Amino acid sequence: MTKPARLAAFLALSLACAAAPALADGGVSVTAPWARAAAPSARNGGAFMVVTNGGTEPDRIVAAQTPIAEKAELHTHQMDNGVMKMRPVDAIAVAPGEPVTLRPGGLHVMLLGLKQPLTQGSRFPVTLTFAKAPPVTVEVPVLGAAAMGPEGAAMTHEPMQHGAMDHNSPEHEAMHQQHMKQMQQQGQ
Ligand SMILES: [Cu+2]
Repeated sequence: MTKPARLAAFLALSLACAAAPALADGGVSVTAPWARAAAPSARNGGAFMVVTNGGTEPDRIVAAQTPIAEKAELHTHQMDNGVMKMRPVDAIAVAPGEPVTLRPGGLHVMLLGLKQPLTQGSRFPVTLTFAKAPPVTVEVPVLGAAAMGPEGAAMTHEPMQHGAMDHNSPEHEAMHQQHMKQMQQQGQ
């Protein structure tokens, strides 16, 4: 190889290497989306999913959108005088390597003013907008009215997700104890 050719090859390789981490850095993924079926008269609904930041920089979900509702908001649940209430939040932080689970009773995408009913077996798109990463659109399947989450979804310590687990296993019992201890510690 001539000297300029070698230099060109080196430069091409450098550029390729430099591009790879940039792509990985925008690596926000949205998995296990689902919603619960609701009566045709229901005005509002929720969409749930797991958001994972595969990059190295903290990111935030700043907005949600769907064509099936007049408005989509980011909501959380909070205790207010002993009553669990929903409250809009400006953003949901997604730290690298710490998947955030949107679920009933916790953080969720609130669908306000449904334009079509959430019928079991149907699907609808939801687009999440991030502070840094490009927007992600997922197809959200509508599960049964009593669904606790999609089949095979990642297990969490949240009581709402226990429906899919073996409650009699010693592992589950240990996890439950651990979880209760954490809750008590957090409550102090
Ligand atoms: Cu809500």
